[in-house]
This record gives sequence, C-alpha cells and structure tokens, in this order.
Amino acid sequence: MKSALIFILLGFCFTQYVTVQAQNPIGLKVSASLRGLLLGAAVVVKYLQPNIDQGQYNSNVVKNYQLIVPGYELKPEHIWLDENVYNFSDADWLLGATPNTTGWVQQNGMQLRGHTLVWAYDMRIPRWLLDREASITPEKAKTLLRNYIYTVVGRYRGKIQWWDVINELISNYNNTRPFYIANSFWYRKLGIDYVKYAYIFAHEADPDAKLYYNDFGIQQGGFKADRVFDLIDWLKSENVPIHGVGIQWHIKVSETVTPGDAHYQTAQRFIDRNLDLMVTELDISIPMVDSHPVDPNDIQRQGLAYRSILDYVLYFAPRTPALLTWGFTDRYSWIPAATNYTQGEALPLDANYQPKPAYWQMQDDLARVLLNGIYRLSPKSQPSTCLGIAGNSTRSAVQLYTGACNQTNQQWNLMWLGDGTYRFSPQSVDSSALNAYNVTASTGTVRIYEWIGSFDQEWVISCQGNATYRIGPRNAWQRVLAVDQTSNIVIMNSTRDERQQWIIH
Ligand code: 9MR
Repeated sequence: MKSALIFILLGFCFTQYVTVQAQNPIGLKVSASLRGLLLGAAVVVKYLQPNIDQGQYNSNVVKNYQLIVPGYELKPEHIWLDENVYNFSDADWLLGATPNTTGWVQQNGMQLRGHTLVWAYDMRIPRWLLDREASITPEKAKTLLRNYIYTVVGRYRGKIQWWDVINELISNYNNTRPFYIANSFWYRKLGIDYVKYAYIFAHEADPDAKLYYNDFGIQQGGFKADRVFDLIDWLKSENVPIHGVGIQWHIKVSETVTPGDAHYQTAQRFIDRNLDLMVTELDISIPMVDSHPVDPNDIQRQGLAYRSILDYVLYFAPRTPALLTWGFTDRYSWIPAATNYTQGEALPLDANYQPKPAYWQMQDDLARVLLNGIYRLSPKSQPSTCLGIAGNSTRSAVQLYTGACNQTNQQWNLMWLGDGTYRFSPQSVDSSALNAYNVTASTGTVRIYEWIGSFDQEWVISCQGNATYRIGPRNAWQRVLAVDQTSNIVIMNSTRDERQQWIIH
C-alpha cells in the first residue's frame, strides 16, 4: 500500500507519467495566486464584451486569470494614427482614460501587461511614418519616439506594471547590424541607440513600470538567445533601465522541458543578469490534419508540456512573476492561420471553452500535488533525517531526528484544505498543526500550535521537478520551510538550496 502510494506521489512529481483526470474546474487563478504566480492570457478587447459567445470569453478570463495582455490594442500599429493623433478607445476601455478613472481591468481585479512600445519590424511600424521616412531627420525621429512613449506610457502611468519596450528585435537571419537586429525605420534613423532611447523614455514616463525585452525562439538558448544576452549586457553596461525578459514560448508539442536542460540553463543565465523572467506568449501547437490532431495522443502530451513549463516557472520563483498564454481558447488562436492549418489546438481550453488536459495539468500542478496521508519529511540536504516534534504538548518545538523515523512524533498527517493549501499535523498531537511565526522576518521560525485554521498554519507545497518539494507558508509565498546551517527548522527566502527541498515520503 505504502509503496503504491509512493509511486503515485513520485508520479505527481515526475510529470511525464501523469494523466490527470477531469476535476472541478476551480479556476486557475486561485491556486496560482497562492504561489505568488500571476497567471495571464492575451485577450482581444472586443471579445470581452458581454454579448460575445454568451459571455463565455469574458467569464473564462475572469475565472482563470489575474493578468491580461491585449494582443493588439496597445501596439503602435493600432494606437498611433499620425503625429499627435492617437486611438486610445480600447486601451481606455480597459484602464480608464485619466488617472482617477478605472476600466474593465481594475473593475475585475486584474492587472495588465503592456505590449508593446516598439516592434522592430517595418511591417509593424505605422504606415504613415514609413511613408514620410525621406523627410524625417534623425532628430525628428527621436522626438517622435519620445513623444509616442511619453504619451502612451504617461497616460497609463501607475496602471501598467510591466511594459514590453522592445519586441522581437533580433533577426532570425545573419546580417551586418549590431546584435543582428532587424532593419527598421528606427534603426535607419537612429542606429542601435534607438533601443536605449526607448527604455530611457519609458522609464522617464513611468519610473515604477518594469521594462521588458520580449522575443521568441530564445527559450532553449542558441544563437539568437546569445544575441539577446549580448544586447542585454550592452544595455546594462550603458546603465539603461531594463528589468526583465519576456520569453514568448510559441512551441510545438514535441519540445520537451526538463529540469537542468537547456531551457533551465537559459533561464538561469537571464536571472544571473539580475533580470526577471516571464513566459509571455505560451502556446503549444499540435500537428493537425482536416481540423483534427494527426495523433490524438498529442492532447495528453500537450497537457504534460504545459505542466512542465509551469514547473519551470515555479522553479525560478520569485524571479518569474507571471506566465501568460497567447489567448486561452482554441476558438481564437493565431496558430491555425499562421501555419496554413497544419498546426492548432494550442491552448488550454478547447473551441467550446471546455478545459483540456493542459488545463487539468496546470490546475493539478498548482493546486493539489500530494494525496492526503501520513508522511515523513526529510530535507534533501540531510535525507537520513526527518522532521518531528520535541514533546507531547500542542505547542511543541519542531526539530530534525535521525533514524528510521518510525515514531508518531516523527510523522505528519498531511491534509488538503481544498483551496491550494495543506495542513501538517503531527500524528502524536493530531489536534495541532505546523505553524509559522514571523514569516516576514529575515528568519522566521516554526513550531506546532493548536489547529485553528489560521493562515500561519496553511502551507503551499510545490513540486520541484525532481521528486522533492518546496513548502511555503500561505501568507509569505516567496519564503520556504528550510533547515539552517545548525539544523534548526526555519522560514527563509527561497534560494532552491537543498536545505529548502523536502523529500515527502
Ligand atoms: O496575435 C496577434 C495578432 O492578433 C496581431 O494581428 C499580430 C500583429 O500585431 O500580432 C499577434 O501577436 C504577436 C505578438 O504581438 C508578438 N509575438 C507573436 C504574436 C503572434 O503573431
């Protein structure tokens, strides 16, 4: 029985072997928020209107996400109609037109990611600007860029927490320009320095906004990613304000992601440069024929792929504040048309808004990672020890024991609380529960305390992708249960050290 249980538990952690059954779709955002993760999706503003698909588009956004990115409505091609002429109607509907007014975003408790101030391709630069190219001096071009960024970022100052300042700058082809950037109006007028100017202007317009560089095809490292690293190193050496990188993640179902692989290494390289990292445009395409998957098993594989990317995001917390998919329902996705209908069904909800395995896998990964039962908890750094309590009182201290851990004070009754958190009660004093103290102090402590259902007694468990788990207090998600250098049990900031990884067995 016990070994069967362990097998199941390891299965939950080694995602390749898991098939998750349909459950109650509690909504992804509840469980994501407990982990401090913002789950988001690209939306089309006009579909948020209540009459579209009987309100299903709108209600599914509200139920599952805390963050949206307008797929089109904040781009220069949509907003910038002429010099000093702007179309803010959609953006105002989302955010409110003036500092004191709100829009759909605030009214629904959402946050918004701005995409994008500059898209480096001529195809995405307003036509009127290209038409006047011959008569625009470099100085005038710089003024135009400044005015645009000041106007757009300034209008929504304090309402847009993250901006893609530059999107898709690095060309996929060799060329003679610095960092192999794409040719564009801005490059022809201002050279590579326009990139610097864009970040500086955005920072001046909203000093609190986090400024991102966003691109595709860089998640696994390689030539293009190396050029992005070069670009970032240059920007940093010039003291340009850049805070994060958006990796788009438009991938095929055949791309697998496992801890330690090139995807993880690439993420670490960004984080080593003191940048935040977001998955900004995830979709996972399935090969299609006649509007059906070529291989029906791909729908399950896609679920596991979604889960593995969520694992990767959770692994790098708190440097990974958000994961966004590019759309959320197969009803509206750019993939079929962009691939001549050879790829499709790339998102977590199907064309009728029904959850797919991708949805269940994410919900399962975010919410319920372990079954109720009696467990031992061993830190990975000291696997032959286990967590136990030092006395029989309901307020006993917690410490590590060495040995087989067969005593009831060395085993924990793990209970799912139904909302993404768990209670840990020592078997010997089952009326009490593991309780965190001073969770926000530099070092918090733990002991057991009578179970009263307070947030200090509720714990979020995340799989670390290698059969170990991170255990964090509900009310301080960026902090974790850990063993310190002198083997005390403490609460500290997450570093992913082995002292913070728990084998739950
Ligand atoms: O999905 C977007 C589509 O509606 C727009 O017409 C198009 C051009 O603005 O952009 C699409 O979104 C792209 C995103 O802005 C950047 N990465 C690739 C996305 C898919 O093409």
